[in-house]
Amino acid sequence: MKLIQNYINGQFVRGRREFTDVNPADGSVIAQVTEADQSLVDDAVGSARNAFQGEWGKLGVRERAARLHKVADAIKARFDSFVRAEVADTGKPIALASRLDIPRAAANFRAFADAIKMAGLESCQTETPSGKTALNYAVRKPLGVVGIITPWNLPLLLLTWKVAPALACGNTVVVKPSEETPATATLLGEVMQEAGIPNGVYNVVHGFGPDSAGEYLTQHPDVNAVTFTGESRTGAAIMKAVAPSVKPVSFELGGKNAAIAFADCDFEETVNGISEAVFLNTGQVCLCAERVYVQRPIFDRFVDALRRKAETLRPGDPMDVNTDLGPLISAQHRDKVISYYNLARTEGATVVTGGGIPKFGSVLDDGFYIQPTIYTGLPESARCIKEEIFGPVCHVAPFDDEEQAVAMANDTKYGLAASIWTTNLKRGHRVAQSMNVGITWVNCWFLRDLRTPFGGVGLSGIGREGGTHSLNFYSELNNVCVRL
Ligand code: NAD
Ligand code: 6OD
Repeated sequence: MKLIQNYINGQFVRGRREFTDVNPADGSVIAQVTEADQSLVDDAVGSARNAFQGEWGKLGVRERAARLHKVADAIKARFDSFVRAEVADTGKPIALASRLDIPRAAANFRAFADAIKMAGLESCQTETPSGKTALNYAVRKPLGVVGIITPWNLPLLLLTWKVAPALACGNTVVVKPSEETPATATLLGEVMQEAGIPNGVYNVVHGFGPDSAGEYLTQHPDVNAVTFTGESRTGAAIMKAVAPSVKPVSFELGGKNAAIAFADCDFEETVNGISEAVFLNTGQVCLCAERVYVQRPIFDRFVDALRRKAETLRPGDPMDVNTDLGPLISAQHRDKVISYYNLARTEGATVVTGGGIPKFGSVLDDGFYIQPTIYTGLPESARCIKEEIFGPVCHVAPFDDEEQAVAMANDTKYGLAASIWTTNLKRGHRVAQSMNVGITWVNCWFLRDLRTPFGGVGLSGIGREGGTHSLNFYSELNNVCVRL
């Protein structure tokens, strides 16, 4: 049986306890994972501190950026191994891992290597009322050791989205990937060695959250900042854990995102776009639309078209290039999603399609598959409309005018993303700007430019990452004022 180990100071290190890594497509055990206890987390943080004070901390920006490009090259060179490991851990279709997850991991390193090279200094020329003059400029300094905690839905993409800017800014990191998906973070350790990243700059500790590696890392007094992607409730627990040592945090949390389709939309483009926004990665993307609002004149036609689209999506073996839908991540997560499918019925929903578990007549029946599901007819106060489900499911509701659509979309404690579908340019801008979220797409969804601010409001997070926003989080500014 394969053993996935912690990666500390350039060495693969065994812990005292182990847990299993399960393939969600058929429930088989892929590997044993060795858990980091408090003393291994101490070792990882200590090795990151030494590396920060050693060669890495002294490297100039040009050399750091060059090595991050080498990391991207090394990911590309091992593309197939990364894809296979990600597919086995998550059950996501190989076509998706090959076009999204692994290319984005390499792109993250290139984008932040280039961003740090291009970053200028903030400066201003000062004149005081009494006639003194000065030059102010702010120099960028790394924070030190950054703790990075990530979820299972886009494991390598989301991990490297934080590792790349943290290293670009000159920090060292200890990462705690999700217990469900430990493989690619570990493989990245090998890549770091090949790319000439010094030992201790990138460390991986495996385990769970409470009373395990996650909590040990966030509470650690020698960790200078914590960046986290995951559930809003976990974010709240981490906030408590970091409070005594007043660490800066960046939180990318859950969502209950709305898609709004106006009657003047390009109908086919909108059905295809919203279908992707609901069902990509079996609905396990924080940006997925679980609430769809459609203007009344096209409501019935839209619901029927979305149903037909959902019914053409092929669930199946994630290694088959024709598979559209993989399983959910775990039996436990499927139980949660099924409990919402049942709740929707008790709350009065009409099931347009789905609502159950598909049957394959093969080993896939031991996997954690679920049908793509569409509901209508729920009141906006229903729990299924208010709570994040994180599965291949949406509720479609009609609206009459722009004002009502905006009010319905904004009636949530979350505020991550929205998509607006219309051919009226002015309306597109107007509605997009009135969304109470961090990211709004018009006539598209999950179209990314890594320089743009990314994050959420309310329960969806604290802070923004992306481009200079990431550079600002992963560095401290020291303003120098020189009297002229
Ligand atoms: P999760 O919060 O359960 O776990 C995320 C990570 O936190 C895991 O590594 C886990 O081990 C760790 N963890 C759990 N409890 C902890 C604790 N007390 N202290 C320290 N670490 C702890 O989330 P998940 O189920 O892995 O991921 C799904 C969630 O993530 C969804 O809510 C989704 O919306 C959200 N998400 C948000 C974004 C975003 O960019 N906003 C991106 C992806 C996923
Ligand atoms: O594209 C990104 O940078 C990003 N952080 C995506 C998050 C997706 C959530 O599941």
